[in-house]
Amino acid sequence: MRIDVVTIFPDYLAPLELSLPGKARDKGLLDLAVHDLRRWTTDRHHTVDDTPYGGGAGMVMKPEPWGRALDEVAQGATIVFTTPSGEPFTQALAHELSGHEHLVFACGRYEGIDQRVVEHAATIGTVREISLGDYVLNGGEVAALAITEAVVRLLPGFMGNAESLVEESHADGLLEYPVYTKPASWEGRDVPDVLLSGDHARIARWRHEQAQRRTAERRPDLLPATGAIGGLADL
Ligand code: 6GU
Repeated sequence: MRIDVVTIFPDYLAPLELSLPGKARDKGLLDLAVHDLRRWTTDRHHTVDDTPYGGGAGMVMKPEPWGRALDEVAQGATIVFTTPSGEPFTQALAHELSGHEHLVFACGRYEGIDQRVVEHAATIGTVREISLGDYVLNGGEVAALAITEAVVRLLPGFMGNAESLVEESHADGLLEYPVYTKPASWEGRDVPDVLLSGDHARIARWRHEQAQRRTAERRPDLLPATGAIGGLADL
């Protein structure tokens, strides 16, 4: 997979060189480049923003630098605009994006990017507008980081242990069950007996119940609307 990130704060993306995506690069699964949008400005002050037509607060990112940047790095790519007005990022979307050959992240700052850039991008690639969640960040850089990390760890050959992908939170639509390691007793707190029993069927049943309970308490929106599976009272 190839990933390009275009941003006015390339240093913000430095963590991509580390740990998880770094490991994917070392394994040859990922070819990653971060670009400074100002490289595609032509004026002395490297201007990337201007006041909004129609008035209002804040600044809007100018179309010309974005147009030139995307023409150079995003031909045929899936172009991801990170914006709080995009579709919510989910594990399902991470899986979908992990199957794409070339992702380009266009990180917006200020009040957003001139809408004509999104329309232009749709003529050179496939556009997705994606939000990290229902809260406001100063720019799309953190979203590009988060999406990259979620996508890259799904690339075939990235994970050593395939089971850890199957069992983690959201893989089966439930939050993950609580986990424990040695010692069996710590500061007067014991690991649940069932986990020491060696009875794998009982352990699997307990973990599924715990996952259901957690999801009902913290994320009831993830459970089916009707009582088909049952709520807290059934556990
Ligand atoms: Cl992708 N960008 C910004 N600026 N704020 C956000 C976001 C993105 N997702 C949630 N909040």
